[in-house]
Amino acid sequence: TVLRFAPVFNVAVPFIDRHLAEGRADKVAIRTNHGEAVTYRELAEQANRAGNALRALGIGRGERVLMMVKDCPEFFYLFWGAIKAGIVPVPVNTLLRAKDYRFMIEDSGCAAVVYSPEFAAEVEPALAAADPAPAVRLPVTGEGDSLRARMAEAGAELEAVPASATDDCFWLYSSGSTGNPKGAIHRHRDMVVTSQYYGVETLGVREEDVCFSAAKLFFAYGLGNAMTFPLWVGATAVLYDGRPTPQSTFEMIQRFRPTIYYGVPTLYAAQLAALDELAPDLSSVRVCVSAGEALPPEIFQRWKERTGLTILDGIGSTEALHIFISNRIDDVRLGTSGRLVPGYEARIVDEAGNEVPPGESGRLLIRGDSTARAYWNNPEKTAQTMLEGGWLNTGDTYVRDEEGYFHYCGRSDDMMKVGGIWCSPFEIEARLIEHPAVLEAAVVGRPDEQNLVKPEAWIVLKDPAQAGDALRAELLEHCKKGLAPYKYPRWIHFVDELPKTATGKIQRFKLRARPQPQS
Ligand code: 3UK
Repeated sequence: TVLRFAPVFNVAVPFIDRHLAEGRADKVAIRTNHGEAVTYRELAEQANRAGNALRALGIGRGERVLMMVKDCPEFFYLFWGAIKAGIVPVPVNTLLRAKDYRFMIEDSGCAAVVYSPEFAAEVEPALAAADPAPAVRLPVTGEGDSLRARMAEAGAELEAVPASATDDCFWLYSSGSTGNPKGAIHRHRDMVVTSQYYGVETLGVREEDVCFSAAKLFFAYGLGNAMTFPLWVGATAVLYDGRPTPQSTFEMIQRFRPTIYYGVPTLYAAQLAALDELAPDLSSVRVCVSAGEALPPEIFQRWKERTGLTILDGIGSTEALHIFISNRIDDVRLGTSGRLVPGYEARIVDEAGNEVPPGESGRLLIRGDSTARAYWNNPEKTAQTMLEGGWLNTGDTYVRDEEGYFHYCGRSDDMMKVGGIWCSPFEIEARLIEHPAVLEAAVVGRPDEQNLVKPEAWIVLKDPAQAGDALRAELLEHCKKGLAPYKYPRWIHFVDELPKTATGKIQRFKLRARPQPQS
């Protein structure tokens, strides 16, 4: 299909309002683990109320609303209500800490922060410290002022603000190699492009589907999986607002009987281990999807043996919005990311930017109509990533074989993916160095027994005599306290010195290549 957009186009109309005109008003759009069932009619009305509430708070066209919101119906209301009112929603990772939120508040210059009360302990100190800070700060629910209270007072009708397919629509923060996240600016057309080309034409999402994603809505991956794909075809999304564990995801699958299940490799590995004890009924699922990091072939095979289900691995990114190279139900090539999704082109280039022949590795560039226009407030990173002619530099090294399958070779820089989420070595090192016993630290990604990457720390102590399990435990605690929960190092090695270049830059590739010491 070639997608065409009307000159006046607000993307909230095809994703939300269209379903009322097409007779789906009474169909359930969202189910939750609290037993809520939201119809398409209620979804449209609540989105209107949310948009009106933001307007009544004085938030103007093009202004940003930062969302630290768990997976719940209000996420949909706020996101779509903002877009319909011409306001730019910015969903952010809800696992972050106050210092991360402070950066995003200041960087985005947002006009409002809306947060699930569960995250108040990290969001409120960030608001108190931020400069500039937004005037509007609202918990989603609560005793006093809240988004829900404002929505109850707002009107239920809202005319979509006239926009165009290439106008700015929403942002997603993506982590960078310096550790500072970058706001990727997405346009109105982008969610249509991913939903149609990957959702419908590659994965085969259809109206009868029930979609459940263990990956949360604040990731571009989860946002597509459990919000835009089901809404594009008039299907049903299932939301879980807790921590995804093997137990909780199996429970959700048994209770809500989804037809499509989306996970990340780390979780599939944990679920496989849990299958030794549990025997969940997964019979509703027709296909599983994996993204975020490469899916080890062993996990694919063991999952197939234990459940009979196929996991489709595909690579996507925040900047591309969703998956652009993927395996398909009738076309799986194990150990590869699959082939191009329709609507996307790829080039694999060498250092000089020249295309390399099939079978040779190089940096993957992709082009398609869902890629972010730019990073907010960051012309340098924009120039490095959003290249001339509409090409997006993925930062990944790939080989394309003669048949068009793409083989993943690793990141072109030192960033690592842990449980599908970006993890900057610099940030973990910085936290380690805050500890009084630590002189220097270097963090690299190391595959564990499941072949999934986890942070590994190499540490030079001020006093080498302090090395030992007691200090190791203390450093772990120190990291868990100051970092998002998935970022603590799984191994800590004490060494006399770190490998460095003449200019003093740590050579992480040398550490990655080192065998692991015994302790
Ligand atoms: C890596 C993969 C190998 C790769 C994402 C699906 O992960 C997503 O977005 P992020 O911005 O990270 C992008 C980077 O992650 N990666 C993702 N998937 C794979 N590497 N095999 C894979 N299957 O380095 C890429 O550049 O967090 C995934 C949909 C939307 C997304 N945003």
